[in-house]
This record gives sequence, C-alpha cells and structure tokens, in this order.
Amino acid sequence: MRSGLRTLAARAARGLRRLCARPASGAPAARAGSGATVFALSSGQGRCGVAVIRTSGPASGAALRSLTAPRALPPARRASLRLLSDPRSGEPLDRALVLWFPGPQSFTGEDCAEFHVHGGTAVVSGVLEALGRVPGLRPAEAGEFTRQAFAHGKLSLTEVEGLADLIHAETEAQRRQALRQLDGELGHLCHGWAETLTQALAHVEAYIDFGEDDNLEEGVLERADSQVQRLQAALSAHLQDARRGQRLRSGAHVVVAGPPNAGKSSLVNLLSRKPVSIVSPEPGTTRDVLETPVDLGGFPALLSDTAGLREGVGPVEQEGVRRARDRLEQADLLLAVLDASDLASPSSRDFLDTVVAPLGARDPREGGQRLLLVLNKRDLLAPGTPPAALPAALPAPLLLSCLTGQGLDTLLAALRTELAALCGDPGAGPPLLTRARHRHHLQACLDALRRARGSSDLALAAEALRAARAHLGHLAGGGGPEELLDVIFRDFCIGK
Ligand SMILES: Nc1nc2c(ncn2[C@@H]2O[C@H](COP(=O)(O)OP(=O)(O)O)[C@@H](O)[C@H]2O)c(=O)[nH]1
Ligand SMILES: [Mg+2]
Repeated sequence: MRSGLRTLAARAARGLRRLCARPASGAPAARAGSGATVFALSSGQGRCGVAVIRTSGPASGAALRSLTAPRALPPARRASLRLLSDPRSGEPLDRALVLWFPGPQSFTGEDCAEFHVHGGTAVVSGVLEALGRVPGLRPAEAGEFTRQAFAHGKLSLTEVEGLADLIHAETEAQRRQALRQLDGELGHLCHGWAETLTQALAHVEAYIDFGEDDNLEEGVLERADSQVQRLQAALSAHLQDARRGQRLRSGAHVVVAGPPNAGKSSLVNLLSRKPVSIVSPEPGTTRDVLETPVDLGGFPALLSDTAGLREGVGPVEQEGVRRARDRLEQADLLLAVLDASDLASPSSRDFLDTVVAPLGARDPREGGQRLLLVLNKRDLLAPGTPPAALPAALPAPLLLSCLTGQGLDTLLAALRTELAALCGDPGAGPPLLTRARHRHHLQACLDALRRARGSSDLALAAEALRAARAHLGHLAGGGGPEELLDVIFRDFCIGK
C-alpha cells in the first residue's frame, strides 16, 4: 500500500512539474511558433560605436548566409568577421562581427543570428533594410524576442519580469533585486512551496483512496495538515513584507513638507541636483505638487515638493495647501523641513503640532509612514547656538543648511537608512515580491490553504489544495491569460 502512496506522490509531482515548468514550445499562453523570423536593432537608437542587430526564427540561418554570401554559415556561437553586403545589389554594407546561435541553444530557443555592426545610422538602416528583403523575415514587435524565449521555455514568467526590471533598473538596489529575480530565486522559492503542497496533496489523496486500508501509514492526514500549516506560515510571512519589493521596483514616495519659506524647494533641488522648483524668499511660491525621480544612496525615490502649509491664504495657495496635505497622506517617508531660526513662528508651531508630532509618536517598526525632521538654515544661527528647544516627544532633528551644504552628508546617510528600511535590502534575505501580480497569487494560494484546512470534507480539502497549487504555478510558471502576458511583455522595448 505504501507503493500506492508513492504512486500518488509521483502522479502529483508530475502535475507539479507541469505547473511550474517553463512552458513548452507552442504553449497556448504565448504567441510563439508562428514560424515567422523576426529582426530588430537590439542596442540603443542613435549613433554609437557598435550596434547589435539580431534575428530569431527558422530563417535566421538563411538571413545570415544571404548577407554574408558567398561565405558559409560561421561556426556556432563564435564571433566571426564577415563582409556584409546587400543580397540584391551586392553593395557592401559593413565589415562586421557575426554570430550564429542554432536553436535551441540561443536566447529565444530558436535559430538566432547577431550582426555587430558599426553604429552609424546609414549602416544600421542598410542592414535592417537588407534583412527586411530576406524572404520570411519581418521586423520584431516590442518584447518579441523575450516572448519567444518564454514560449520556448528559456525563461519563466518571474524571470521575464526580472529581465524587464533589469532593463529598466535605474539604481543599484533595483539592479540587484532584478538580477536576483532574473536568476530565478523567486521562482525557486515558489517551486519549493509547490513541492510541499504536492506532498500534502498526495497524502490527502492517499487517504481518500485508501483510507479504509489498514496498510496506510498512520498519521497521514496529520502530517499533511502540519505541512499545510507550515506553508501557511511561510506564505503569510512573505506577504507581510510591507510591499518592500514593489516599492523598490517603483520607487519610494518621499514628500518634502513644512511651513512656507523653510527651504523645502531648495532641499528638493539640492537632492535632485537640478532646478526642479522655483526658490524664492516670497512665501507661497510653490503651489502645485512637483515630482522628480531621484537616486538617493542607490535607492529609487519619487521626491515631491509641496506648498508650504499655512492658513488664511488666497484661493490658489489654499488649493496648493490642500494638494500638499493629500500628498502627505501618500508619503512613504515625510521629510519635514523647518527654518531652524524661525521655530517659534505660528506656522512652524502649527506644523510641528499637527503633522510632525502625531507621526513622530508612531513606532516605525509597526509600518506606515516614516519621518525625518530637518531644521534648515542652520547658517542663520549664531555659531555654537542650538536651535530653539523642540518638544521632547519629537524625533531628533537633523541640522542642515541648503545654502552652504553643511549637514547634507548626515541627511543623505539618514535618508539611505530610511529607504533601506522601506525598500528592503535586495541583496539579503529571501527574494521579495516585486509586483502586485505576485501578491495576488500568493494571497489566493493562502486563501485556498485556509479553505483546505477549514474543510471537513476531504474531497473539498483536496480540491482547495489543488487550487492553491495552481496559484503557485501561475506565479512562477507560465500560463495565465493572454492579456496578462501582453501587459508583461509590453514592458520591453523593440529588439528585446
Ligand atoms: N540662509 C539660508 N537661506 C536659505 C536656505 N535654504 C533656503 N534659503 C532661502 O529661503 C528662501 C525660501 O526658500 P525655498 O526653498 O523657496 O523655501 P520653500 O518655500 O520652503 O520652498 C529662499 O530665499 C532661499 O534662498 C539656507 O539653508 N540658508
Ligand atoms: Mg517652495
């Protein structure tokens, strides 16, 4: 009877492999296998030293041969120097390095060719035009090479997402996170979870099939239940990541707020190293919320400058104040800026009492918004004089002068610490969930596990476990509706 259990486990494991495997060629989820051969410029647009043009599809070999005629195909995966000429007119186009990648050992899994040409506009357009005239070739759509790689099982969906993120990564931390995902870490984690689930399911199914049989191992159901329980704990822990991976992917919202004339716009310009906002001694200059993406110590942030918070102003500034308060609500991190030489003014007092004190009283470990209190214009304080004492409940302030740059290093270090807490360390710990799609499937899996454990009917419990496993499969493996794949591949540019 144990062999019966093993058979079930094996059957279930086969199902798991199907679920989590990268989709095989011709998977219905992707548009591969159309037989077309596509080509595109894969390096950036514009004049450059070397431009890379590549093809993917069954006619790649013919395309390479026709541009390098009368030479035969070069040896596989070895760079070879060839004269490229227009197949129709015989006109020389460039002397270039070419590479031949017969499938399936290529990026897309299909036959691929690469032309490393001189990056002049006329060379690139000449080669692209020549390729367009080769029978069976057409220009690639955005993301089509990666889509073929996915369709031919070269990349899983989470790896595809990692690749898209790597291409778009603008900061060091984003690059590290994307690289880990491209390496398949998130996929492997899901695979491990799915394997545990498969074992639990096998135990439940064995009990359903052979429950009456005396030879069935003792405690099979209990073991399955404790496996599911452990899995629940692991998934819950992963979901409680305070969305750090998603924040790192899209940038933390850092909002600069404070009373008028404190130097908020000066600080935004200083941190972004460009004149984003108008700086003026006239209070009420900034009205709209001004946003700028910045790299703060390797972490991505969306920095917002806001109108100075004060009452009793005209309708336009009042609207600015309303927008500033709205933006404050959305902040991951509030940079509260005050004039160190003007802490007793009504607008400073009001800002400290109504915005800074309530936030400062919260424990940042509980999640929610974080806060840095900055006292600007320290150059206006007489040397050796501290700013006016702040209420003890407020967080320790950072002293800064946007004018002289004094205190900027300390502020940058503090910002880095805050952003590291908000975005997580992409180099340490388990891989983070980087997209809402991941969260959706994990949550749905967790819900199904809860249903399974709460069900008194074993058949229904098994059904719920299968549903849970399907969600893990969707997360890491392939499948999913065509529209979802379209959304993911749209992230890529033409030539990728
Ligand atoms: N002395 C001094 N003046 C500053 C400093 N930072 C900003 N200012 C001046 O304070 C005024 C208001 O600055 P601004 O950045 O427009 O403040 P905001 O209204 O908070 O955006 C301008 O005249 C700035 O040049 C500083 O660190 N020291
Ligand atoms: Mg301003």
